[in-house]
Amino acid sequence: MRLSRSLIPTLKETPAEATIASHRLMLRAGMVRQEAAGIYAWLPIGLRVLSHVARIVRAEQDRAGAQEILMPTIQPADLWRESGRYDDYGLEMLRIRDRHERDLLYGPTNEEMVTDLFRNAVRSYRQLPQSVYHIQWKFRDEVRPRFGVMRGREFLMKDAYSFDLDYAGAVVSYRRMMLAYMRTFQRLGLRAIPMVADTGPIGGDLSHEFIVLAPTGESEVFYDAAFEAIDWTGDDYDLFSSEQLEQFYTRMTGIYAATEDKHDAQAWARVAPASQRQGRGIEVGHIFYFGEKYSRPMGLTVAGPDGAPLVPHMGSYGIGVSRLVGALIEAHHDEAGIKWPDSVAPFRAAILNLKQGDATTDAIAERLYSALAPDALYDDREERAGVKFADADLLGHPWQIIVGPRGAANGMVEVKRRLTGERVELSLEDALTRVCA
Ligand code: 5CA
Repeated sequence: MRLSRSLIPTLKETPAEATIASHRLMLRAGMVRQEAAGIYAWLPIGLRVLSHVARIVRAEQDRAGAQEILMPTIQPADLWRESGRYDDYGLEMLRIRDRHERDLLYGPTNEEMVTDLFRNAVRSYRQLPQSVYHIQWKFRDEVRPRFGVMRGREFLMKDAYSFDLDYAGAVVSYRRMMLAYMRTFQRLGLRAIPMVADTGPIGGDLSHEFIVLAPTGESEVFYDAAFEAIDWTGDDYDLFSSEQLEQFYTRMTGIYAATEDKHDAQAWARVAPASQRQGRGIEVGHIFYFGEKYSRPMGLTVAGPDGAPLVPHMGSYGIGVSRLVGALIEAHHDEAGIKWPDSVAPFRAAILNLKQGDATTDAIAERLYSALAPDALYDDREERAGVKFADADLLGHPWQIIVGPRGAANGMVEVKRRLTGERVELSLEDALTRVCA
């Protein structure tokens, strides 16, 4: 992308309404613009990150055997009357009436709709277990939308749903999803810690939240530092072996971690003082086992081996995809701006032409751009070097390739790694090799 013709409205001033780093930086980097309280338009830089987050979430869901579907944002109220949640959900639900006076709603989650899908499509125990997921916009009319995309009213969620024949099967599905989550967050460049959680309006009796540590987080958390040492992408737990999933789960739940409301002083005292960690965190995911809570009232059954009907046991598994963009910035920034992990960066590199209009720098910058596009942002604006440096640091590309007139005369450019601030002078070819490695 050429910066001179891009919709990247960066801001020099900090917008007054933004109180936390990620909100401030997302507005300053021109990633999003607020359209109404808690409702955002995603501009090119923001959308690229959002898509990269979704791509990693999707890859790990697919690997765990969940099937991708896409359910609508608008749902009939009648489905929610069947589960009893239409009245219970309260003011957080955005209720809509169509021209035929039929009650609709903008979905805050999809348990009812997915139960209805399975009720109409699955007949026999031989078709289970199965799980499905989608990545779709949700609406919750939060009392206090704040912190930008972290607590929005409209937000993007990955929600998955599992259907098993019995409790034992549902537990395996739950553990598999938990392992998929640990890998997902690590691939995103985040350390997330699972904590036993309340189930809230989703219901059920087994639930974990996944918390990313950040000083601005809404929950106070206590955990054992042992969590920080585990490499979930390098492990070889088999997602489809119930024995290995059990080992994984035992290991995971054997390490102390709790949010404030679940904190257990006695168990905490057993954690070695040097390993005790306390901080604030952001909830980026939440998983639930809730058994027959929806399948039974909504009449989802399958014929069992002896022909008698069985009521499937369900679980649901959410990841806040748009919230993760904010959480990533909370975890990776400095005073100058964002420091994207490679896996989610909007562009791998920015090319900064320090003398736009100069035949030599233009030629080198164009050559770099054609070698790196579409994964590079070419700053071809007629701006001062200082402005280009500041914007590149703000936008947080992992690499900057700086093309100045002096180096260019000798075929040299400077390569800067945003993460470390380290700069080296390299030939064009070496610069490309370094950035693409
Ligand atoms: N049906 C279940 C799981 S599919 C569910 O809705 N779970 S949830 O309520 O915990 O939401 C899942 C995730 O969505 C949360 O962990 C959080 O990361 C994200 N989320 C929830 N509310 C918001 C919000 N207002 N703004 C941004 N993200 C949110």
